[in-house]
Amino acid sequence: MLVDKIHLLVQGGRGGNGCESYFHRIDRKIVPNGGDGGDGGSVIFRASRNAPGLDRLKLKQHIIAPAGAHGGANHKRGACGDDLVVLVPVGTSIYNRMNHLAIRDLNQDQAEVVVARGGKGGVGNIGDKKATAGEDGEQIELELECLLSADVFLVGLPNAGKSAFLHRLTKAHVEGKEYPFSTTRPVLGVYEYDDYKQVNFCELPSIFEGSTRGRGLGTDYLKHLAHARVILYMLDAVPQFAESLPDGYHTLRKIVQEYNSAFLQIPSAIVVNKIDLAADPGKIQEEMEKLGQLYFLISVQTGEGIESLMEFIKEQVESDRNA
Ligand SMILES: Nc1nc2c(ncn2[C@@H]2O[C@H](COP(=O)(O)OP(=O)(O)OP(=O)(O)O)[C@@H](O)[C@H]2O)c(=O)[nH]1
Ligand SMILES: [Mg+2]
Repeated sequence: MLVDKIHLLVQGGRGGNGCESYFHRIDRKIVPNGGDGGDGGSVIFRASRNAPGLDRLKLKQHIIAPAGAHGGANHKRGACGDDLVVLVPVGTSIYNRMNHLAIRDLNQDQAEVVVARGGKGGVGNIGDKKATAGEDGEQIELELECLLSADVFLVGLPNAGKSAFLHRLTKAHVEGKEYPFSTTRPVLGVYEYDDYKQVNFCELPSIFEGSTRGRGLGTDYLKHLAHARVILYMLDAVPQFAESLPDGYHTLRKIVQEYNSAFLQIPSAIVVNKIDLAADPGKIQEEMEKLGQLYFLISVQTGEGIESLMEFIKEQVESDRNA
């Protein structure tokens, strides 16, 4: 399973203390000569194509930049703490967890934002100033969210066979389960063909007619469709979560449309799975024809229809990549 949302506490480094020190001159005059403390480092998030997934950051729940060094005697200024640069995947959105305000969307490679500034270093007692302590760095609780990128997204009714499909085609660690809503987070899988070519798949948690009212797992995961090249609307030949196949398809489309109507522009196809269970496949074909949309009748169990579906996907993905 993969992580697309995490919480972190980040903190800028503390400023070093200003030094209080005195030089005793031969003429017995006492001269203050304490140096300033160095500033603390800031925490910077930078988007990078090479960044590991957010799950790697999840292990470091508290990120603190290095502190500034204290000032020293004889005007010695403390060194500043280095900035701490944290690499995050391109497409990461950063929010303030307390008020849910967006801080920045890092959508470009190398884009960056300072999320917590380091504290200022304290003042040394040179020139009869009073030595002061370094300031604390800023502290903030953040929420990071990352859009998944995959070529093909599986959007479907509960129990339609999305996980079973992914398992059959890719090395994804998912298996079909007899009960609905068994997939509770997006799952990625890679399909390999012709030695070196790949298509990346992503199964999104199931949606159904109740999802827009917050039932089941909700519709939040549909945000990931922003990067889709192809959407497969997945239904089962003997629908459990819709009155009929056309009804199931209309429900899925409607939910996607309500979430973001721009997603309807993404190339798509209907996939009717479990055709091995259909009492009358001819009737299903008739029903689907009437919808006037591209459709495939398949069975993950027997393998029927999968080859032509994959031909469509490969063609679509390759032409989109070359566009
Ligand atoms: N007979 C038959 N059963 C299938 C086929 N494909 C999947 N199944 C079964 O249908 C059930 C549901 O499959 P899943 O792959 O978990 O369905 P899902 O769409 O991922 O469902 P969620 O749990 O909502 O994510 C499992 O028991 C599968 O073994 C098929 O082609 N034929
Ligand atoms: Mg599933």
